[in-house]
Amino acid sequence: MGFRKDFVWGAATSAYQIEGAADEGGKGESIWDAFCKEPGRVRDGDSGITACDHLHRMRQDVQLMKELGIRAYRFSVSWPRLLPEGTGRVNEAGAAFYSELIDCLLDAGIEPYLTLYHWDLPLALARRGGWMNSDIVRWFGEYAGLVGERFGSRVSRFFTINEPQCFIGLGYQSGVHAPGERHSVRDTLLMAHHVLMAHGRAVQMLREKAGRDILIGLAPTCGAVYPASESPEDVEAARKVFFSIPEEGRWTWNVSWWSDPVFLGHYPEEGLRRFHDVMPDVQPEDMRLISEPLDFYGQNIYNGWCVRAGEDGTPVEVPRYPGFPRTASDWPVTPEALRWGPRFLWERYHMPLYITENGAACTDVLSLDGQVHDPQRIDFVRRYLRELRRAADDGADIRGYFYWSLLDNFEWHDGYSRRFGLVYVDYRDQRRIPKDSAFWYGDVIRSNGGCL
Ligand code: IFM
Repeated sequence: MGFRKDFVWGAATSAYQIEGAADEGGKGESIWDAFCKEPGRVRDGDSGITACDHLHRMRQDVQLMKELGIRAYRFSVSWPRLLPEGTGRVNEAGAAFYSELIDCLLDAGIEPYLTLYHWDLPLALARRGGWMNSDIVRWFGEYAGLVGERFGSRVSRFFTINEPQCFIGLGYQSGVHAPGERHSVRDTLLMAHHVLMAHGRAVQMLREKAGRDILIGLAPTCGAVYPASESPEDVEAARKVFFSIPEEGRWTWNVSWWSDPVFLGHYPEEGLRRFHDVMPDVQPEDMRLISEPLDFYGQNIYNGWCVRAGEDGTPVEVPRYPGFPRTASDWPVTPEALRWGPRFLWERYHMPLYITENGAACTDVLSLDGQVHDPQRIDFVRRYLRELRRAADDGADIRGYFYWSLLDNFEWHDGYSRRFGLVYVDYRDQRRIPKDSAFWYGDVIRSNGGCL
């Protein structure tokens, strides 16, 4: 079987990580602009102030994608670039930039996939309580409506929110990401509820203002749990852990709290029992809003862990062997995650699925021959895509794959120390050098995965 004939082969980025021009063109400040100014928050004092200077090099970057054969581009709009105060006044220069980007992509035959929120909350809204304030449902709806109105006639595929697990967990629980706060479980559960309602409101507003049929999904993330064997017992044990809710300190790192409400219309029982004393007040109309029908599901999957059934069927984690393969960001290399994650998600939610992010940081260097040789990335992606193809063969409805990332970029609190790109960025002069993996990925695309 293999990949569908119309399988979407893309690459992904996000606004704050590549655009730069953080204080130019009428853009308002985001929580990441403020966070990067706080000493000690980001490695080496890096910030997204210049990033990949994509705002000024957008045409060149689109042209490069075209040359590499990339067919779809998933990017995010910076909320404060469009609405500097988060609501109200529109920054026309910001709107013009995204409009131009979309036109360039369409001219190049590259399908735009637009994400509304990839973590750069307008600082003005953070000062009004941010995700703690229920007004954010309305604010986000206004922003989504504006995006629908301005771009909905040319963009037909949207994602509302990227990785809520991360921006709530890292931003408001452990505090290693912007805005660097540490809140109680009660607070983060309330924020999560607002995130989900804001997602639902955005779906409504996008559809209303686009004025034509558009397709919408969301893009959470997961650490995928895979079974030690194909035995029904191991598979069941892995599935159980995959959809379980972790203990309070890590509660955001799960699938079902974020996806059951959206696709099944309710929070998972296990979590409701565990968080009984700290749950926000949830109204039936909230759940109706959250479960606004979607067209597809995105999932960012980088790795996972292995589980087997113990003597009595209880799931047991299988320890990794010494010297287990790891990427340059110390993440385990577990290709099985791209078979079992999508398969379990498909079985539970029955939604067409895109892998909206997958990729690896490698210790890429500009070699003496002027090229960037990254065999480890090629090996990583080949292994993962082979497993994704198995998920499709197992019957999961997999529509596309977006490599993270098109360009090396600002990797949040790790600054520029992690290189995930298909294209190397020399930050000294912003030169783009496609890595070996970029050309290889072009072959994968042209053969629809046949060369894997
Ligand atoms: O760079 C991030 C991205 O912003 C969200 N998903 C994971 C990537 C790699 O860490």
